[in-house]
Amino acid sequence: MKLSPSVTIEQSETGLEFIKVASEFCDATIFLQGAQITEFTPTGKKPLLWVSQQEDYQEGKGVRGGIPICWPWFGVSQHEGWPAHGVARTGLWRAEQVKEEENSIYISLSLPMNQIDEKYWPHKTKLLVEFILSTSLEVRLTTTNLDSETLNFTQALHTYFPTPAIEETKVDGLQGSKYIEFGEGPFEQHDLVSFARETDMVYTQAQDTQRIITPDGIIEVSRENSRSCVLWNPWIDKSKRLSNFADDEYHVMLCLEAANVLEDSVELAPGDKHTLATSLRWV
Ligand code: TA6
Repeated sequence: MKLSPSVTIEQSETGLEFIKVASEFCDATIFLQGAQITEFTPTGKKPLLWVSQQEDYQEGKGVRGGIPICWPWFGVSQHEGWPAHGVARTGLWRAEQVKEEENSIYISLSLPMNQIDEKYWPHKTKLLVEFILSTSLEVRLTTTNLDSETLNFTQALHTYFPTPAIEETKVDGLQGSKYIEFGEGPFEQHDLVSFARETDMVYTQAQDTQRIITPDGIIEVSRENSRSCVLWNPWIDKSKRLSNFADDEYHVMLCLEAANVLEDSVELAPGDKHTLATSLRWV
């Protein structure tokens, strides 16, 4: 079904509905499940997002790649048996607006609160995600507190980036910040980050922009209202334990996530709203 000249709603072979953008400046795919963008490719350039070759696009399961929306908690829940990274990424979001301008396309989706089991989140909240697609991608996740009490949540835009070789990839822009890893730290980050082992760092006080330097080019990542920056590569052993992830795929991906996690959780007073955003582009 056509929503605008460059935007249609389609269905995957596994029955998942997605918004397909095929414009003169970019191609993109956004699944209604999780409002998860899984493809963003500026015209004439390489894809800016990575998805596992082993992804099978099943209902009720986040896609291994693109930008999973982690909300209202990040990581493993302290409640036994609750899903990792919250419940927004498996909920069925509703397309709200599609606006096609000359050089950009605006797409917004909201998560109906009846998509979230009250046992996980018994609060009145509006959750809206906005995608601004041009030759770069901007993603804005806004939480509005419609409740009568202050809300506290953690969150991440869990972006998976491509690289032809993780061993030849570095991240610039985290120097001078501190990170916690595997529950240890904080440690100082003095130099560019390189990868030679499992990496699962949560940075605080990092500057708002990082650059991922890969053999295919430099990806600039900006973060807004993000007090945490998560940097992840599963490396050899964890890759073998991950679902929908080939043993050797750690070679060709990394995650750099705009987030508010651990001590950086968000406190939202009644009636207030908070927007976490990230932007990505080839430099
Ligand atoms: O953001 C890094 C991380 O928390 C890793 O520890 C790893 O668990 C990754 O997220 C993927 O989580 P997922 O639940 O999508 O497999």
